Amino acid sequence: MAENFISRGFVSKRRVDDAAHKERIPPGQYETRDFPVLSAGPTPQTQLDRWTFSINGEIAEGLKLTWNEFLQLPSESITVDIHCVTKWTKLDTKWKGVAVETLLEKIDLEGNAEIKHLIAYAKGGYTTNIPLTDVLNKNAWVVYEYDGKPLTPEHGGPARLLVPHLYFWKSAKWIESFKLVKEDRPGFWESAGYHNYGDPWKEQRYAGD
Ligand SMILES: Nc1nc2c(c(=O)[nH]1)N[C@H]1C(S)=C(S)[C@@H](COP(=O)(O)O)O[C@H]1N2
Ligand SMILES: [Mo]
Repeated sequence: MAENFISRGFVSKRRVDDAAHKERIPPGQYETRDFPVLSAGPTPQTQLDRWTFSINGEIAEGLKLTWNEFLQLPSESITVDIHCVTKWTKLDTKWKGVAVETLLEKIDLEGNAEIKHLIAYAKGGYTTNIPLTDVLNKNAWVVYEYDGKPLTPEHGGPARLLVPHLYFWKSAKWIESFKLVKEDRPGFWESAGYHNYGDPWKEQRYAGD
């Protein structure tokens, strides 16, 4: 009797875990344990003493940080699931970086209430657009470590954007600047027929989805 009870409890707990795991894979995605590299162009190499990150756009005063200034900002360690539009999902990826919110605190956003969009600019010309409200509540980071090590160039090092709640093309590698603008403007993939917003849970892969 007791034995039966215990083994039944064990089986049902396992089933719950499997279901919880499956629930983390958005529709049309499959789980991978690799970390695929997807880049539309060559991988740029950047010397840290020449690296800068800027915030500019339709704002009175922007900012420009050196690598050392960037590293002095409060950082966070985060574990998140990432979803590429080519259908792979990778669970529990571990990063360290600065919340976009922390970076934007340095800008007078209240004095610029009409700013509604952030356009991420990467070295090499890649761009992607994100609504400002999507990056304000600890939903996005500029990360410089992956799995406890400096971010490698093929994955966007020295630093990349990480916006895990949207398809991974929004997470611009080799980030150089944010442009804050009033009117939305599609970035690299958004201009090429991909969805303007890209919510993996709504399967917003292409324009019109
Ligand atoms: N600068 C830049 N960022 C980019 C891309 C790119 O081509 N250039 N590709 C995007 C796409 S489509 C994906 S899926 C992810 C891939 O990141 P990974 O190569 O680290 O897996 O980066 C995104 N960020
Ligand atoms: Mo992608």
